[in-house]
Amino acid sequence: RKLKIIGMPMDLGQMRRGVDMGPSAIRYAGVYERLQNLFDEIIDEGDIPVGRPQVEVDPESNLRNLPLIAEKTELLAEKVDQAISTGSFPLVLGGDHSIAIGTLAGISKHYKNLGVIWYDAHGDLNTSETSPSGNIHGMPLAVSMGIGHELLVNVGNYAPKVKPEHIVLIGARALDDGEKELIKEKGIKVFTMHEIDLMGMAKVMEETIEYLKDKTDGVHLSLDLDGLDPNDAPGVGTPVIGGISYRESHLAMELLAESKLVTSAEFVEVNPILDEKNKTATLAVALMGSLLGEKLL
Ligand code: DIR
Ligand code: MN
Ligand code: MN
Ligand code: MN
Repeated sequence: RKLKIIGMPMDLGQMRRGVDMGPSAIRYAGVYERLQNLFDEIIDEGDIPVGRPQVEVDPESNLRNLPLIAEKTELLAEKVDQAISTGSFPLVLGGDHSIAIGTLAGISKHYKNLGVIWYDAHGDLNTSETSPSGNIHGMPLAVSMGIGHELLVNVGNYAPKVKPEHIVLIGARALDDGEKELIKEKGIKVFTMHEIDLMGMAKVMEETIEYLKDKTDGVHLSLDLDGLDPNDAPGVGTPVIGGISYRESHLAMELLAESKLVTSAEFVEVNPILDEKNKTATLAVALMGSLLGEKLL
């Protein structure tokens, strides 16, 4: 088993700077050391060169940093594609959640029916029409379904990357009106906090795995740290009270590890500027351990 770590230091998909330092914070929290014994080989590919481009709003669509995000996610897509082509499990470190546009563009060409687990307080299902913010980090899941600005939808030169019936949202508790409509229209499977409270995380994951296992040939985990409760993950740009706990999240990762379904992962929205002593990056690394097969005994 081989792992490739790919850093995507991009903060252009939202307004709060600092999330570009997420990959550094996660490396500082010891990602390499933590995963070392779980793989035959780990290669840290370093960071995709994003630079410090000037922030700009597209006058036509009102999208913040539209061409830049399309350009930079294209670079990420190529790196992720290469990782899979060389037989490695790609682990992408964000960066705000707009990076998922590139991650999925790199992954999905390798799978006919890619499943996606979106672990997040939000739906990330906005378009330029429904977005209340113009922030592209609120759009990557819609984009990956082929819904949104063409510059984003066509990253990787193909679309769509994922079918609505292959998506599961876990942890949702802040959805915009347009996102709710899209969920209903497309029949997307969602486990909101209500279902997590009611059924417990074990049952939620059991149903998630059952829902995806026969109809998909690979599963990508896109984990936004704001899916967790802000008490456990304070270092995020858009915290939402009442989230998934530390324990529930470890259990979710362990059950995914046991299922052997997950073929790629990304951990996003770690913002060390807003964090408390790198707590959120440290949590991200611990969850990666559970996801990738760490066991106590
Ligand atoms: C909000 C926030 N729905 C938006 N989205 C976030 O701006 O579209 N996603 N924070 O993770
Ligand atoms: Mn390829
Ligand atoms: Mn998100
Ligand atoms: Mn979120």
